[in-house]
Amino acid sequence: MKNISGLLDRFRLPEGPRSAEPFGNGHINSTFLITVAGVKQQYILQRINSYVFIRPREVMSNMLHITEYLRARIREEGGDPERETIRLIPSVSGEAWVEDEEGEVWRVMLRVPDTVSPELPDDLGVLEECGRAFGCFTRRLRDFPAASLYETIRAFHDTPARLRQLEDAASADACGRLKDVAAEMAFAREREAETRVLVDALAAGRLPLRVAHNDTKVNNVLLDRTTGKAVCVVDLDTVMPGLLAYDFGDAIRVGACSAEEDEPDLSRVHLEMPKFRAFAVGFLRELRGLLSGEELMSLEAGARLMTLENGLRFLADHLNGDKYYKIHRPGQNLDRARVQFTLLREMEARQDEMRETLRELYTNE
Ligand code: GN1
Ligand code: MG
Repeated sequence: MKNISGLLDRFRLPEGPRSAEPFGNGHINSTFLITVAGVKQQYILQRINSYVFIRPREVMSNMLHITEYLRARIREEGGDPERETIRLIPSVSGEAWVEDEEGEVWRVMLRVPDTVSPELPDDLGVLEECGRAFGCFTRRLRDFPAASLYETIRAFHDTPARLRQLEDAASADACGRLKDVAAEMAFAREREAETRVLVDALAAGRLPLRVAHNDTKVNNVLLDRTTGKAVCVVDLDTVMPGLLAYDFGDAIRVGACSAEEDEPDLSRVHLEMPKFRAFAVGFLRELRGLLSGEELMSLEAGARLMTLENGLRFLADHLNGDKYYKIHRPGQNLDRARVQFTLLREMEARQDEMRETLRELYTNE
């Protein structure tokens, strides 16, 4: 393994023997929990995946600007800026990151004490808190100049482009896997027109460009270990200009699904409307008065499109030979894609119900 201790020496950390253990379930970056003997505060060390983030300096620049802005808003609201957003630990030379001898970028953050991150919550109160956390994130950033942020991954939630990338992967068929995924390819192609719904609405000026988190899996929320209340939103690597529908949709894709993202038994994969509702309650409460009718209804499209898009991406990565997402067993990306497509079918059948719920909550709350 990498010389972690040498890396840690390059950050302004307390003196003392340090230990590192792998941490979290992210598919992209490598993450370690750092403990310093005799020090209560723990730290998170992370290597930014350079295959995914080809300009890591842009990632860090966005992160610095966003967290600084958030700290000011949190202070105004009487919150605790050290707990409610991420604090980067500078390097010895005062930078926000260090580069190792292979050119890989590493950063260190404070671990927010006494928090847990939910993986697949069944508790509706937890989902409501996750909704509140992401809604609050959008609300606090509503006046931030979204267009000043770097697009750390170009066309990240451009669903038509994601379908084209899948077609490219299918044409190349680098691993000879295409023959086994005919049904999945057909499923994806049948939805070509649908992929354009959000990008078209944005281009036509019908939806506002906002600061979007863009990766709102519920495990990117930290909850207070004792009270269960949402404390902080983490994983700011994909914070970019985007749509509210991306954030709502991606959270629903994970939070309102009955099964793990890679569940091999598809009979266990369902859309759970009580979970959809609970997340929406928390989310919309934070955004009261800020949404047009069109933006509110776009959240339902977001749920479907983010589910479709992740399916397209997992399937493309399966065809490309699992280069983007970490896998822990063969076929895992295909299972991930199939879960998305199964969930999407249920969402399509329950479109009206989702829209009705959103309408009801936004008017009644
Ligand atoms: C990746 O890093 P992680 O696991 O939070 C991915 C998301 C996907 C998600 C699927 C930068 O997120 O876009 O929705 O996996 N992040 C990036 O689980 O591609
Ligand atoms: Mg992420």
